[in-house]
Amino acid sequence: MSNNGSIPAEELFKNGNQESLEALAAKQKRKKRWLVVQPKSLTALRTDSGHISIPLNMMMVASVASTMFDVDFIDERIGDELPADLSRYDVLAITARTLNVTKAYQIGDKAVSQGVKVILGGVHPTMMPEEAKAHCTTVVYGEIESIWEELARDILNDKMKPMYKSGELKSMTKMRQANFKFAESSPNYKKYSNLVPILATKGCPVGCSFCTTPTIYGKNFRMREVDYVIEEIKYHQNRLGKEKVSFSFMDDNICFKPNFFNELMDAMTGMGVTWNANISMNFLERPGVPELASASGCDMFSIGFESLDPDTIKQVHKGSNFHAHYEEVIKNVQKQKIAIQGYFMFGFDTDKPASFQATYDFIMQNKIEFPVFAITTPFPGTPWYDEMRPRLRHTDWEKYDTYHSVYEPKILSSEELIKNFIKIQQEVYSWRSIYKRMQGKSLNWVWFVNVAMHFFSKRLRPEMFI
Ligand code: B12
Ligand code: SF4
Repeated sequence: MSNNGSIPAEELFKNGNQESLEALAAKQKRKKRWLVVQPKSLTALRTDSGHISIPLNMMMVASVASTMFDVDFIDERIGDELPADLSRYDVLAITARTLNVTKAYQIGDKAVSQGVKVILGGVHPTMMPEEAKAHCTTVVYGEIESIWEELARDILNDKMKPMYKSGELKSMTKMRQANFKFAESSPNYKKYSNLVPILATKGCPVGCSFCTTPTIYGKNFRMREVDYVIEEIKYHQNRLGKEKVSFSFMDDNICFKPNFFNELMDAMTGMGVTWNANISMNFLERPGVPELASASGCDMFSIGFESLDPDTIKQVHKGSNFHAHYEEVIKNVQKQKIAIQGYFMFGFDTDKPASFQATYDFIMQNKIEFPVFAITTPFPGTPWYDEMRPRLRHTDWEKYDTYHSVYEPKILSSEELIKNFIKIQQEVYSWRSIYKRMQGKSLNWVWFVNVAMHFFSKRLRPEMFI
């Protein structure tokens, strides 16, 4: 495989249509020009500040598109500026999650008015295609890889359809890596976090009602070939000129095929890298998993505890969390010097003021290294959204960022929710609590995150969450 990160078209899209696509491309008078855009959310609180992760979604879109077209890349979150005149591009490809879709629509409207073809993709347009259609020429449902041949052919023929949705998901086994030259080309590249995004699997069969993954990808779980993941790790080691690269797996939940997980861990052992990934609590109960992960360089697992109330866990269909085993599992992970990024959500109908104290106690007793808090947010397209719909205060999408209270919970008032939501963050990240949780642990980036979170939490005020 080439180590320059490019994705050879013949590798990515090997099937009967390949020749005609290339022949079509060869007939073009000039290569069409794409601008791929990652918009900045209008209400960035924590989500788009600090060290921003390199957007693998747009890197994949740019890499796939560059097999046929000339591609420029702009990430507004790091300060890249959109040109006022977009008419020199044939296609503007914009990604949007719910929190930045309002900005994505503004950019889409502007480009359409300048005669540019606009493609909107990503989680939000996938969930709300009818809404998105008003701000673009074309909506893409789900991942670009699965609809690429049809979309590319239609662009080459100047016959784009309003919507592309693949009947089936493309196999991931031979999925190549994204070309990071697109991120590197930005003058603001240094604003990206040092953690390199990488992908080994896609999908998650758990099926939590607040998550978009089951709606978009069903209960599918797809994997790349381990060799491809390893080649990608080497590509980044070459690109960055060092062995000790830190990776962040973008996988929804990396652990669903134990044999694959074991094979990947074995192959990564000895490469000198560090990594973190989302993982399920019940998988960590398997003997040997933390040991294997640690040997291959894992320094953090991100775990969705969500709520410590078993009734809430049942209500949101999170079948992967068994409260009774938490302490033992956490101890086993920490024994291997793997930190835990614990996700906790507040604002469920079952939450009471006492839920905050119970969560604080749990975090302190178990010395959770990197607690992250979110206000429950019903994202459109999820079963949770349908349930909450009659109670939503508004659909100002930029406030659907897990830091705004968008509906009134049953027991807590919004004021109580926000007051306690701020309080728990300030308490967990007070110097005293940081010291208690982090004492004796390796002085790595997780320590520095705690310091950053201390200053972040001190700035929180109730009016920021409304
Ligand atoms: C890893 C991850 C993160 C990482 C990295 C985020 C990043 N910079 O990309 C971290 C931990 C930092 C993070 C943070 C957040 N995340 Co997050 N995250 C994910 C996760 C698990 C995977 C994303 C990923 O990179 N996948 C791999 C890439 C290659 O796939 P992809 O993103 O799906 O992109 C493909 C397609 O969507 C499509 N596509 C995308 N854009 C476009 C554009 C065009 C034009 C086309 C044609 C196609 C196309 O093609 C792409 C390539 O295959 C997703 C779940 C999911 N499966 O989407 C949640 C998810 C995106 N996160 C979510 C949330 C809520 C957040 C936070 C708000 C959480 C918080 N409170 O901090 C922040 C917001 C950050 C931000 N500014 O967007 C929600 C968003 C819901 C929504 N409706 O918007 C998701 C969907 C999870 C969920 N609850 O359902 N996240
Ligand atoms: S376990 Fe995580 S990725 Fe899987 S459905 Fe639940 S929230 Fe989504």
